[in-house]
Amino acid sequence: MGIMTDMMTDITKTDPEVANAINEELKRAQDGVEMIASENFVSKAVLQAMGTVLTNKYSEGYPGHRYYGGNEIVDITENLAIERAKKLFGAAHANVQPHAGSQANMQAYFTILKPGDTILGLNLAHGGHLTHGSPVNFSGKMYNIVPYGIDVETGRINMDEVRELAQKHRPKLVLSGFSAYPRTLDFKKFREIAEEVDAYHMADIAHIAGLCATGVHQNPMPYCDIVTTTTHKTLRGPRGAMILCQEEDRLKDKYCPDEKKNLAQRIDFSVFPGTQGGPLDHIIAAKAVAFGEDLRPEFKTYSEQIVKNAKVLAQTLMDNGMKLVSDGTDNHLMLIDVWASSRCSGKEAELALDKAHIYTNKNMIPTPEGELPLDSRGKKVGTPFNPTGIRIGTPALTTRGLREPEMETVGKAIVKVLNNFSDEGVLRSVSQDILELCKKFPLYPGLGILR
Ligand code: DSN
Repeated sequence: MGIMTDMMTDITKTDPEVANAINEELKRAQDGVEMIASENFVSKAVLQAMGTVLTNKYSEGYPGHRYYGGNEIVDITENLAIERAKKLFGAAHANVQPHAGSQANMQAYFTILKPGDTILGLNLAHGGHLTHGSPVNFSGKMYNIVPYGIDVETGRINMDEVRELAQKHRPKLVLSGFSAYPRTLDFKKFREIAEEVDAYHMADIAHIAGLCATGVHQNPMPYCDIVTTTTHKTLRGPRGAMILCQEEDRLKDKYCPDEKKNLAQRIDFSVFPGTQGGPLDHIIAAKAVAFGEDLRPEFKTYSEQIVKNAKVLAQTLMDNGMKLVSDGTDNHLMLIDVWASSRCSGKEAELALDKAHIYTNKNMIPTPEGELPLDSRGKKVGTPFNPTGIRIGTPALTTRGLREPEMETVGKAIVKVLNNFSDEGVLRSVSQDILELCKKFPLYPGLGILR
């Protein structure tokens, strides 16, 4: 068999082990309800763009200014992604090359901060992200982190506390955004606080980008110097990220008077050559496709439905005895205090729900200080690996077509699992109910299985 023949042979023939694993993953997704708040299902068009010859190209640099030849086609796809991203958020500038959300945050920090500078960001244990200053992450190692938290009683960010901390610590960066917070953010207020202390304001909207782009949540762009986001959550694009920013540096005179480049140029420089080499051109093409979808009116309807579904799900859970952080949700996600609700740890809840084909993730939630209790396995509850909560969200199920009535069904199934988390019979029976529900909402029906 010649080399060219091999190149044109199906994966099922060349690598059945990987092909089978891909088939199994498709089946797992089809036969369960995906409630991980940061996940979604991309369209066939996005999948198609990802699986293309664009993966073969090297295109370090930016459209019109590349370090390799033959980039005139890649320029087309990258420019489409950039223009559509700018339009989605009303942004002056977009860099669509970041490989992932953590890289985008690093590239943004490297643009405006120096090691040792102070960042005011949401505490990881209260819903922040690793890159917002966790001690085990580069952000916590490189910068002086001042965390703000969630009020344990209300489950909400106290903006007066954010202001007090800003006045006291004079951060160079005020960071808004989260990984697990069920309420809206007041970006305008964050900006006012940042201005009061001559700080930059950056929003990491990875979770709510789709809601922001469609006006279902306040758009941070007018109130931020920089906005970062992943592209695969509520934006429903390929795995990856992007950075949006203003053209000029509002604080240039204070922090970098001799700097020749404007903010947009510095962001680009920080992505390449600062922290990345060749961009993933197949992923950038898929970002362009997803952003094109996001600009259509149906995407606004979809985003509105995400929130409607989340509200019904939250109400069903609360009506059936579950304690939610902040007693509800305004966005796509909610946090169940499973310890308070069912004396079940986050880890036990995630495992039990997995067995019932309901996919979620354990999550830290704000709890009063005190001695850590033990779960039914004798493990301490309240640690990052065995926290007191789980996080669930509705973006993926909404894409799949589930609406309010199904949210009630799924909510009751979750309650049944949590209240019987160690009863294998109940878990099996719920998994059968979930399978029946899934059959009514086929996932990727035309995609087929690799054979
Ligand atoms: N891992 C993502 C999430 O689940 O929120 C954030 O990076």
